[in-house]
Amino acid sequence: MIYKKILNNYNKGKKQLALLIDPDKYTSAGLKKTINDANKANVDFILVGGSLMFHNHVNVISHIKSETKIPVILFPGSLLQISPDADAILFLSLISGRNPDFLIGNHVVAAPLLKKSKIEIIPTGYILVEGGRTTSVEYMSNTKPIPGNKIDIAVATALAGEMSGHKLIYIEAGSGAEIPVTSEMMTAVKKNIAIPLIVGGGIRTNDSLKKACKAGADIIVIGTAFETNTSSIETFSKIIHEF
Ligand code: 1GP
Repeated sequence: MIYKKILNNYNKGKKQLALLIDPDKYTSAGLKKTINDANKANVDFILVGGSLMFHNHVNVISHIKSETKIPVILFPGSLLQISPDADAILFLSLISGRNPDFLIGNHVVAAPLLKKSKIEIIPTGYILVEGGRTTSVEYMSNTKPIPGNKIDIAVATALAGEMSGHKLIYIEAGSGAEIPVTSEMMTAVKKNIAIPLIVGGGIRTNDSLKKACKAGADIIVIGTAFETNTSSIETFSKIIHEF
């Protein structure tokens, strides 16, 4: 059970690294190398998802599964990205937004299919925060991110997410964000919830990674930084696992 593993590490205060693979951003050779480096670096999870689908995500997931024992978790940008080959799905509700499709509509469409599959469902409150420029998720979801300085709104949103029964809170500035979620916001959210906190979006440097660990992120998601430099997988993994 993947959520059990997350909780176990969370209860022990162990930080976890998730590598985000957007199939549209990789060549097949690049993907192979990245998975290989992730295996060597003991990455905890591989998330698969993206805003668009120039490539067939379902094929990519079975390919990833054949190359690694790292649990593969769907982080779907759309219903078309759901694959029964994954180990789990972040069943995301975009709770920072007010678009009913991303709060419940897509969930209703996906639920019967997910029920038939063996995929572990992990209900996740997903909070998008302004990250310096319009990100794909903001544009594609047609939702407004929480302003970066509105810590109280982020805290209230995370609390509402936890109270609604989500098992994880994922707060992020969007893939490729210029500015990651601030330490102040992460710390405030972390202090107010009693479920694991995932943080991502725009974390590219050792310093910003350390900041996120210090501010209370339990799982850190890195996508863009590894697309250009797979050797940082090992460095980032060390920072997280030795924190
Ligand atoms: C996006 O949080 C993830 O949903 C990762 O963001 O690509 O900026 O690392 P980056």
